[in-house]
Amino acid sequence: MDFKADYDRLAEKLTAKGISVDDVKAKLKAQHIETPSWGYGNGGTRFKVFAWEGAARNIYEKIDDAAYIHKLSGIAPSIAIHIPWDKVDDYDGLGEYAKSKGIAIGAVNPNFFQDDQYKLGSLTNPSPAIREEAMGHMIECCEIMGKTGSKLLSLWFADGTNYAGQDSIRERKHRLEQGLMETTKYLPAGSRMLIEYKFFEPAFYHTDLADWGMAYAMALKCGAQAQVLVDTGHHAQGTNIAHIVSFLLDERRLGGFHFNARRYADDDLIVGTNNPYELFEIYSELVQAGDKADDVAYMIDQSHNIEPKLEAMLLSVLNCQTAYARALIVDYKKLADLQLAGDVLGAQQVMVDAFDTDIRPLLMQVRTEKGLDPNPLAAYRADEYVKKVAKERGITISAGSALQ
Ligand code: AFD
Ligand code: MN
Ligand code: MN
Repeated sequence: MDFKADYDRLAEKLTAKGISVDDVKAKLKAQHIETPSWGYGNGGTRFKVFAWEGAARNIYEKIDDAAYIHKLSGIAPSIAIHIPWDKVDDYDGLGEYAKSKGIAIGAVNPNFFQDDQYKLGSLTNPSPAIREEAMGHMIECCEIMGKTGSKLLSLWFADGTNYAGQDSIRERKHRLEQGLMETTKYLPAGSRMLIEYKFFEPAFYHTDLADWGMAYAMALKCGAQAQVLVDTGHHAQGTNIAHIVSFLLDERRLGGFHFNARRYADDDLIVGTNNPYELFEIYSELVQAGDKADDVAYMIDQSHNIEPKLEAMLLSVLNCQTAYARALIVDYKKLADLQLAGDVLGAQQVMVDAFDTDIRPLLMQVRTEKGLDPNPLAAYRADEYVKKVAKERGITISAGSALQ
């Protein structure tokens, strides 16, 4: 497909706006999206898991799949792991295996939501013995970070209650503070703990970490190694996520993202499918934050049921790439002038102009310069990887899937 003429025209247009095309391409080439191990195994909803032929059955196969997504996209060089789903005896060996496939082990995700003892909460549980168990799992995950060289501990708690009066919300807050502050003692040097929030589910009356403000308050109590993790599927209808992102970035407390899309709640839809403009707004705040966004971790969090695993993951990665490209070509100089002039729709149209610009030739040029197929989705559909793993792995619901 000859995209060169389109690319040249686009490059000319950007240059005329005073945008450095080389700078934009360099940033796109350096983009790093981390994929989740649990997105490669079978996952589903509480109603049903439709098992996929070829879904990864263990962490080694998940690493193979993550390496395949990185091979096609060129911007997905690490995989987040989830403990105990991805537990192994030899973490050095696991790191070596990942490295041999061109992949690094990324964030470590403890699991505080599946063991029976966490039914009434983990770090917030009324029972000191259960809180102790949860702390033991937390420390185990910090030790695993040391073995894999992971720099991120990604914390999500399903903790909450279903009825007013079930437990003391204030006491649960104190227990959580205690556990999180205790955790900082075990974090490897130079690593960070990212505190994720979610406004409901699986608890339905209150969730102990329900919004960005609660996660932010906990991070402040835990010190500089603690930041907030924004999962784009975890907000009430109509929430302005770009505003939250902008505020946290400015406070240097935005640790990272779990990217997915939602229509009603935590639907784990493919990021950028039904929320492309929202994703563009988020990336525009990241671009405008400059060096305050330098250590943000861009991670995907999805566990699909009816979408083909690998195609869904590739699409998620590519949609983040598209949003970033659109955000990089906004004429921020003109935007600032129009903002100061109070030109409401003039400023708004500067954003729309970037969003509406067909950046596909730019992405195809970037991929070509990286030695990749300019059309990763076509490359995916043309090659044999999915058929190969389907034949080798067959269909199983096994350890390592989000639901067991
Ligand atoms: C579920 C939770 C949360 C968590 C993820 C991985 O809602 O997003 O980060 O599982 O544990 O999606
Ligand atoms: Mn998440
Ligand atoms: Mn979620």
